[in-house]
Amino acid sequence: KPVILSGIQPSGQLALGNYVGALKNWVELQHQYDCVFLVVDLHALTVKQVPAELRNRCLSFAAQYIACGIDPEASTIVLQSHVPQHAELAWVLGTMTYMGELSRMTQFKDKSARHEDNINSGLFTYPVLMAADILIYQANLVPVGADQKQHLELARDVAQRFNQRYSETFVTPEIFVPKVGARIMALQEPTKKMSKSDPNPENYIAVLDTPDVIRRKFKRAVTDSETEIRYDVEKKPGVSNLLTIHAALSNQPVEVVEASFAGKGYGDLKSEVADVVVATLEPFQKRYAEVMADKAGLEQILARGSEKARSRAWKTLSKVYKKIGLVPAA
Ligand code: AQP
Repeated sequence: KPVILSGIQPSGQLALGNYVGALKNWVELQHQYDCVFLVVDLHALTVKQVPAELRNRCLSFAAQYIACGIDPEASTIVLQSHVPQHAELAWVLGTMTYMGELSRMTQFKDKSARHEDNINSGLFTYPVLMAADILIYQANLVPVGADQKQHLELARDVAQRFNQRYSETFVTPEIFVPKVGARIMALQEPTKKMSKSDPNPENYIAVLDTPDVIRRKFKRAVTDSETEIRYDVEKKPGVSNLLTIHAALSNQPVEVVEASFAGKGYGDLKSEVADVVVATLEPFQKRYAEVMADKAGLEQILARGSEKARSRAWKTLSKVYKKIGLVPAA
């Protein structure tokens, strides 16, 4: 089976944008591919974390993957830090990634503007670790939201550079971006993307938000001063975002959802979108409670995942070390 690799940082609260852009597609693709899904805890260190919270969040995110539909029997679920080869390969790839390439990354520019007091070198080399995550499993496909496209292109470039310099070693991964919902926008500021660590929780819907909170957040979502429900990202970003969320979760084309609101008002749109979101998330929340109630079971899933992942990762890393001229450890 071809290989899928993807991951999410355990920062903030897993949000609807992450579900629609990434997780939902992992669930849909998981049985056609050999999948490795990471909780990228090392990546999360690029912004300040409270240790005890980070520890809980790592387990919580893994549990949310399962709650949202990842089958731990079929897919490998791994905490990134449990597989040391990610960081080791990142070092090697970092020696073949140029400062100029990393300086062009828009996520670095955005994040360093938001965290002016902590522009650390890990934030700068973040895409190199991401490239290592992907290349170490020889992934064919990487299902992510649109914001990760630039990082994925870099991973492809680095893979090809290595292959050209040392001979064919890495698979060049393809990106998979969903047709609907590749970029869910913030509810209060619909011209910027929804982010799970947005300081304003009104901007995102957390996968674990209660139905009441979800309905309230949609009720307060920013729209515009017109009354017509029309999909027009430029002129009506708020309304278009609500239509997109509905379409992504009800698995319909945006035009069909748009047509279903002909003659209706913004109040109807907001309450119907809230209904669709609640109907999607409520079963996840029930399942989440069950998964979290069995901590030992969850830890076992992660132990199994990392054991499997480590041997796969070592296979690639030892090949890399050999090709670049390092002496194999006796
Ligand atoms: N708004 C979004 N719409 C669609 N997809 C999205 N993703 C993130 N936001 C949206 C996708 O979710 C995955 C999460 O990746 P990440 O945690 O590594 O980092 P991120 O892209 O920086 O996500 P956030 O939510 O903005 O996190 P914070 O606020 O912690 O930095 C990726 O596949 C991403 O494309």
